[in-house]
Amino acid sequence: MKRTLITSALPYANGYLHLGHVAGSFLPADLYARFMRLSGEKVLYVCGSDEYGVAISIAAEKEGVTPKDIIDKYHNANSDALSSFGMSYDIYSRTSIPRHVETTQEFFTDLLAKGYLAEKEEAQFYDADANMFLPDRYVEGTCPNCGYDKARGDQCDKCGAYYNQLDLKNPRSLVSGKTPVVKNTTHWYFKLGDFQQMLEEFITRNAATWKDNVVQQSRSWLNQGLSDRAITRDLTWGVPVPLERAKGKVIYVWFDAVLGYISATKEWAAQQAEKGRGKAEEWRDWWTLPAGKTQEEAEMRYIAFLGKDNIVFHAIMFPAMLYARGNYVLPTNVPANEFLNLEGEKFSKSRNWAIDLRDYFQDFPEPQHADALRYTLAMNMPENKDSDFTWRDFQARVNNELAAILGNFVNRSAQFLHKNFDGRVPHLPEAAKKLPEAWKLLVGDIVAYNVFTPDEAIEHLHPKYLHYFSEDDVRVLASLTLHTKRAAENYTNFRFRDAVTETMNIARAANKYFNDTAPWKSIKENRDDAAKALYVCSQLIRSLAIAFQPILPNTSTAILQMLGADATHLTQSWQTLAHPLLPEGAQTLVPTILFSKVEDEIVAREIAKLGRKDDIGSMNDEAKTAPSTNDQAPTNQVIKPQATNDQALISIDDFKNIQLRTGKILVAERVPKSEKLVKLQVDIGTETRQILAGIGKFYTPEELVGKVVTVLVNLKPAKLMGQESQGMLLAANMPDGSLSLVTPEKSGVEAGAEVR
Ligand code: B3M
Ligand code: ZN
Repeated sequence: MKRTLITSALPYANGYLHLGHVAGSFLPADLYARFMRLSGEKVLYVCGSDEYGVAISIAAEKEGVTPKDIIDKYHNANSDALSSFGMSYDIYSRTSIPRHVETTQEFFTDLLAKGYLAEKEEAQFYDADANMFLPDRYVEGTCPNCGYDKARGDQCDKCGAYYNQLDLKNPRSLVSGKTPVVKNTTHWYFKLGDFQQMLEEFITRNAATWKDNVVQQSRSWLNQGLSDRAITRDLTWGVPVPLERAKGKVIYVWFDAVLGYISATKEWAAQQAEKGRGKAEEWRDWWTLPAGKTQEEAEMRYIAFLGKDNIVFHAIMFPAMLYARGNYVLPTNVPANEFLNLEGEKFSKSRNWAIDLRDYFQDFPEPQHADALRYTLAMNMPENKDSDFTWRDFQARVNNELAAILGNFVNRSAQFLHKNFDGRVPHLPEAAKKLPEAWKLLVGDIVAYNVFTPDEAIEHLHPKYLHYFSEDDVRVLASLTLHTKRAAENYTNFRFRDAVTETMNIARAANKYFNDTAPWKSIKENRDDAAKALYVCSQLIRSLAIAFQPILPNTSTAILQMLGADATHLTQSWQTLAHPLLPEGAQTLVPTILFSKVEDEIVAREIAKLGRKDDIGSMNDEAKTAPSTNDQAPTNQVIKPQATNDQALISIDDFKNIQLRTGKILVAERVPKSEKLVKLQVDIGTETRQILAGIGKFYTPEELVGKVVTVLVNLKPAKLMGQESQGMLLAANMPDGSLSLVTPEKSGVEAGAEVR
């Protein structure tokens, strides 16, 4: 029996999920799971919260509560937000359940018995002030690989290197701030080196079907040579090491977290069994191989969705663990996504540069909004490189695509059907009674023609079809067939942006069909023509509802429900989505606005929320984000005392909208053909920005390099003389009309310091 097991990386239950998490590992998995189910595959999709580890203890300390309080709070909040988002997983479990503790301990005990764990006494960083061994997250230092000075205890966020704690240079304890001492402690190590060859073969076997970034990262690990990895920690919050002599030690969170997928499956099977559906033991059907069979023979696939920072754990560690345990499935694919940025910058909770899923649903509570977000994120999915979510793009996707293409087609067809055909699928004229059969054949033939465009399909067309179909008909059915086919290929290959684009292309073709057949004219001249056009449109509405089901589940359900029992009892399968399954005379849908437009004020309101801690409604001041459009020097805007009438006064909250930071000028050059403009590369701490400043008359490029200046960092990017400017420097007017850059008064201010 063919089965596909799907997982999304388990997010730590130490904070609210933001759109970055969603685009990284939830939405792709959900799209895939929904598509596979529609295609008739047997699918199990499990997910849940990662609830152990230092990330949780740190959050608990910060909020002054217990780890249990933290995980309960965030697990519930995240699982609610995800269900509003339309996630279709079979279970959203959590790693604090007893079943998970058992599963983890079983793995530990089994691997120990098989000789894959080594007990070793080794030196570790110890904070003598705080009286504790320092877990990786509690120590910071210089990366032994790239020299980055804020590298974490076991992994460098800059270059991705993964090392043993003691290799970290200039270590500092994040608990006391002191330099830790080195002290001995006993831990259990997973002998990852034993699996070097097996993993090399595993990666090579999969290299052709896995994403390049995943293969490359895995290979670079293997090339470094795998060595023993400590899988226990001196901590209290975690799965206890199941050994008498290991009191006070827990299992390393990454060792237990990946096993969370298995315990989630067990939990799901147990819940099913309680409801009288199947047996608790059925979790094995997804994870363990039937005796004597390979994974391929057993037709068992396992797809692990995740973000790029989790690759090594899923492509190297977990496969080794599963293999060591024996007879478990290994990942068939590990489609890791890159990162999603927000309005051009990295997500950052501390700078409030983030959109939490639950905040989104506070502002956009309706089911159509979940779909709008799914669509926008899918169209911007960071599949092969980092991508960007912007509110302007969200607005454009909703207004120009969901509303103007899909919504418009459905609504105008429904209106026409109601006005002229009693809201029902029109009856076909006598001569066209065999059209539905011909339609099915045509769809099959178009697939068989193996063509790419409707034009090519028409070239191959067997003349028999011209008895039933006009050229417009053939064209739209060819579009439907070809886009559906390509959408499926893209889903299968984890290319979700393309899958969604192809799906929207069906709606585009449908709209064009409505325009080209102009039923509002034919209804007056030849009612049969109008009836056939609307017969086709009715079928297309159903096809669209199914094709969009993975992406827009709420919209899809709404349409199918409106189509009534006649439509919902029909098999909703990908294979028949292009067929005309609505019977003549069947009820269609009430005219309806599927997507309401997103107005400019909404976009402004949402953008204004970023980078500030409160929730002020509207942004009344366009100026702070208005782009400069000409060679007028942006730096000429000078802070002057304002007339003190009420209107000119701003509140402290308004000022919080203005993000100022220090920046260090790294490179300066004149902009050709401009007297005033200089082009600068300015380090603003988190990134380097290109800024065009109108100070060319007052500073030479040489003088500028190395200066620490004040930068307005949340200014909308603008083009000046054809070049992008991403921010603005502040300068004061001099009595002689020249400008003086605003620089910190004391030396020693670093790039990226907040100015307030
Ligand atoms: N919780 C890391 C993260 O949230 C981790 C993933 C676990 S997947 C088993 O990025
Ligand atoms: Zn590094």
